[in-house]
Amino acid sequence: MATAPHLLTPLPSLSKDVAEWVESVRQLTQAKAVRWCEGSESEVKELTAELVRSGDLLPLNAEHFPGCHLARSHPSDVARVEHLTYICTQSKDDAGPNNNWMAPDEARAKMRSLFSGCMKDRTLYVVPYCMGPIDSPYSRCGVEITDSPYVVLNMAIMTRMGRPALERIAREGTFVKGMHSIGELDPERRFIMHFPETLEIQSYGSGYGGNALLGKKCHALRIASWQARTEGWLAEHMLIVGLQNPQGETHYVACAFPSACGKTNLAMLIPPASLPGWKVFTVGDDIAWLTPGPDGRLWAINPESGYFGVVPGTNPETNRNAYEMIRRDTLFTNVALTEDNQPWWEGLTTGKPVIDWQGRPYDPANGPAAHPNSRFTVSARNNPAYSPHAEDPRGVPISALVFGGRRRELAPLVYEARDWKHGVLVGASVASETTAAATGKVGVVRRDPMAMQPFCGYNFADYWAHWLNVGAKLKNPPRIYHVNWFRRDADGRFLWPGYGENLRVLEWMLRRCAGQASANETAIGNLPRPEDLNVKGLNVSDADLKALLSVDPALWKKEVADIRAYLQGYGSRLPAELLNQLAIVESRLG
Ligand code: OXD
Ligand code: MN
Repeated sequence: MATAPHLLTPLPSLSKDVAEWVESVRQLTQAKAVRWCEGSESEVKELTAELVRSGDLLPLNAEHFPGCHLARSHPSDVARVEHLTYICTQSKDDAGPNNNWMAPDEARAKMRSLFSGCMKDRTLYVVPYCMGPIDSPYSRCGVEITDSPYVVLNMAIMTRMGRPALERIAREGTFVKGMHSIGELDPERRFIMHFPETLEIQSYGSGYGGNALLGKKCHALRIASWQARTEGWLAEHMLIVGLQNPQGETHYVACAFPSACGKTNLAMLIPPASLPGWKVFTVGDDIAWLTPGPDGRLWAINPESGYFGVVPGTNPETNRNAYEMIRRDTLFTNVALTEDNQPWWEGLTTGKPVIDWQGRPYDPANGPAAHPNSRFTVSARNNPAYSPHAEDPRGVPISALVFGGRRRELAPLVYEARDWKHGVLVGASVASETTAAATGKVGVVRRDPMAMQPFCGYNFADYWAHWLNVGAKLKNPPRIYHVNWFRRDADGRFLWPGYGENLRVLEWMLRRCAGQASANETAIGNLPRPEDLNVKGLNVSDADLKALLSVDPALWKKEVADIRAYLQGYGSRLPAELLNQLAIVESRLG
């Protein structure tokens, strides 16, 4: 084996378990060199320079975007591949109807043959990482082996990566083992396998974030959701945001929305001028690990340390914090370029694209200039609204949980579950239109319980039972809500302006939590009446507000029947409580 100078670093000696496993993967992949990643700034600089030299990264306009680079992926590798993502448990029922399943032995054999010799001409990078603040008891560690330096650079932003993580692994003696190779980037030889029983991930054939940054969806959601059930906590596809009211009190809310439905925007919301005195702090924009605390409340940490966000649509009006945050030290993937080498995407009102995301001269006939799922990767520390408590090892206490989807009709702007059990039904029945974050048709309504359809590492029936159990342990459970920012009229016009104005809805929730706001009790839950929302300075007609805050019993009866059919698909493992809750809604609908 050719020796890389980095082999001489003392890192391998920190953990014998990791070193032995790395050696076994080196033998399997026949990697040309092995490089242990320290996570230092100089290492990131050096790798970046290597990728610039090889042409895999393009430096962007240094005057307007200092420290920013553009990566272009293979055109067939631009999103998560749910149809190629598997949960490999001994029993198929443990994976459940919500997951693709493969027997572990079969999956291992398949992956072994793919990984065999796949790094002959490549360096094998060892990336020890910690998900969550390095000193938090709620954090968990892993090691990703990858042959993609682009993945290493992303992991350095998205996780606490390097020496401190390896030291923690050495102390704890346990870690998630993640193997990744971009392989040949051949969609026919692409699989994302999870072995939750042995805390292993094997991903081959894709360099796209959701498939390749193993700390993110694979570890922090699929494997962690399994660990969380065993250990009594929850790993969720939720943003965490702190809302400081004009009286100076801060409350934290965690919200689960499907991919590309505005989690990053809500996590960085800018209060409208007509709601003076409010401040918003981001704790996380994609994943929350929630643990019942000794005080009977639910406490949350964000396992990530950066954002891997959707770029199109980001502008000073929709998300000024994000717009400013990505103007320095940001890794862009699949955006377009302007004449003077600035990144460009749909939704920007300034500049013009001349080169599209595939590096071709821009021609509208080829579709959008930036890929609809083009991304930024950026450190959370760049975020002007980053919460001072985001690094708190205890996490933050959660006052409200919010579920939501992208639905043209049916779901009102907001409603409140009557209690935790009803809230679990509300979460389990979330449906949303599909987006460009995953390959497949966009705009099709599908069930996406708790926004976890692509991410729950086990049978949803057991997951809902776990949610019910966690709630039963909480003396002070958060209230549970459902929101829909995406209601439209018959002509397709959005009824609600969204973005900063969403604070009005969150404000109502917080007043409800404090027992200070009233609501209209309906069959599906408690809705604000127009007068319960703060509408000062809001540009929405009375008729639209009425439509946003109404429940159509005929449509909801149909919805209840759909939800029942969906839940019954989980057979005898389905907790009876969910059908009880559904029966209550149905009887109230009359
Ligand atoms: C993401 C996703 O990238 O949900 O966060 O797809
Ligand atoms: Mn996500």
